[in-house]
Amino acid sequence: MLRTFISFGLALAALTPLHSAPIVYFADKFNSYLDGDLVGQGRWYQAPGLGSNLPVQVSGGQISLDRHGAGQNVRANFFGDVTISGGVIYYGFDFTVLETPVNPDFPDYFAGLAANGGIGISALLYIRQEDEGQKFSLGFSHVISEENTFGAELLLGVPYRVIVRYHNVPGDFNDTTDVFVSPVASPFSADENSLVPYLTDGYFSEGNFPEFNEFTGIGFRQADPLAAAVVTGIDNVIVGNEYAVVVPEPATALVLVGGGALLLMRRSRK
Ligand SMILES: [Ca+2]
Ligand SMILES: [Ca+2]
Repeated sequence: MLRTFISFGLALAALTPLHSAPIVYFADKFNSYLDGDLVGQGRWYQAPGLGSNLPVQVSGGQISLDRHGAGQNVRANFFGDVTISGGVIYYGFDFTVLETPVNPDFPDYFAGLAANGGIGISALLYIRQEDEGQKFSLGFSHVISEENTFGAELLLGVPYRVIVRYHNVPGDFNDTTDVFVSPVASPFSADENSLVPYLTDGYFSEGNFPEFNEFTGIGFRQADPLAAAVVTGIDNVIVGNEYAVVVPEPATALVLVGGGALLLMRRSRK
């Protein structure tokens, strides 16, 4: 079904520049990949920056970021190598943090949108140590040099899904972003308007580097032992132009079965 959806989205992207229909810019479940190095499989390549003596690994149809060695920045360009400028971009993926960055004063980013053909990285998600390494929080910045905004504490070892809603506004120093987080066991509502952001960030800091205005893919970063978190279970990566596109299949089921699924959600939260 996803494959059909992607083809449908690509066909629309080719036929019309208007964001009048759902478009999947990128999606990857890693399920057909061999265990081992991610780079070289699917659309993934190594970006400039960190080296690769401990490459990002695929295992069991998911990817992991491990800080116990020099890191690696990986990127995947959007389907059709399209460039997205203006409008709203959503990206989402599942992830589980096993270990926080070792220094509470040095959070580090681990995911973002690739810009400028994969040379730049923007719309960055950070992981920060909380509660002396027993918990973590997610942070966001529009570019690396912008100050981070962090949300509430989250739990180690719990699979979460994060959805980033990035308003890519023409001009500099004006993009805004909402980040949503929910345990995978408690799927997102199909109603975008009912969501409460985990954090909201606006980029208005004049005098800094402006945000990138053209996005070409998605990226993950496995940094060095002093900075990075250990993240596993990265899966169901989706980038698109609408919220419904980045909500994984369980929430699609929500649309279909309505009230029954809401009951299930309530039960799973107990
Ligand atoms: Ca998978
Ligand atoms: Ca802008």
